[in-house]
Amino acid sequence: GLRGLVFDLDGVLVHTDELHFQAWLSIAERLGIPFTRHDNDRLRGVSRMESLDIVLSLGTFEVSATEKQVLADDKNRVYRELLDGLTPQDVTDEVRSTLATLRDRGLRLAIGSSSRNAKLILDKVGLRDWFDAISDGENITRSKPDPEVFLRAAEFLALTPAQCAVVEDARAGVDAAVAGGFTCFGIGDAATHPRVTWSIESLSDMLDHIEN
Ligand code: B16
Ligand code: MG
Repeated sequence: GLRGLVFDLDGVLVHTDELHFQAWLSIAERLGIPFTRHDNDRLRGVSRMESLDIVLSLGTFEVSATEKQVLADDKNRVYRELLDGLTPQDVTDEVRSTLATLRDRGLRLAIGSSSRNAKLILDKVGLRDWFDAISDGENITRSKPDPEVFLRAAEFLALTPAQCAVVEDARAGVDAAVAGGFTCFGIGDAATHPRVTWSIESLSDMLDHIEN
């Protein structure tokens, strides 16, 4: 049976996806590249550098490796300024009560996020203590759709992928979960992904699929 859950962070537990959008938009505007919320969906779960490549692909010019590093650093600076405004109020009661119920049901909880800012975000919103393990952008070499971040999370929980389910809002994240041998809840942009095990509209809906 199911013993653990691996939660994506951005777009599942906290709406930092909107802050990523604002930060990338500032970079895109500086470069004169059109960038919409729909374009931002392609960056979900994808690493910072790969996200920059996608933003640049919407424009028409080439950028050197040095300039790319500057742009990625600038984006992260803007993003971190926005993160500074996060408080525990940026996590809904539904998220907290869902995590509490899952723990009451005896499940181990982990984070599986591509972000290098994951621990900072968890601290800002007061969620860090809810998790038995954190696997994030600091302990991986390949980002989603590679399963590495989720495989490490399961390992940190001392469970196998077959004993865990992943919760994702990113299409790349669902692909990563499936590649790693996990079952997967899809929410938001990932809810319509054909490979999700359970499609959920709201986070607490996952409780309907987990033994009491
Ligand atoms: P950072 P997740 C991902 O987090 C975001 O969805 C993605 O948009 C971002 O580019 C990536 O983290 C890297 O984030 O620049 O903070 O290292 O959805 O996997 O929790
Ligand atoms: Mg996400």
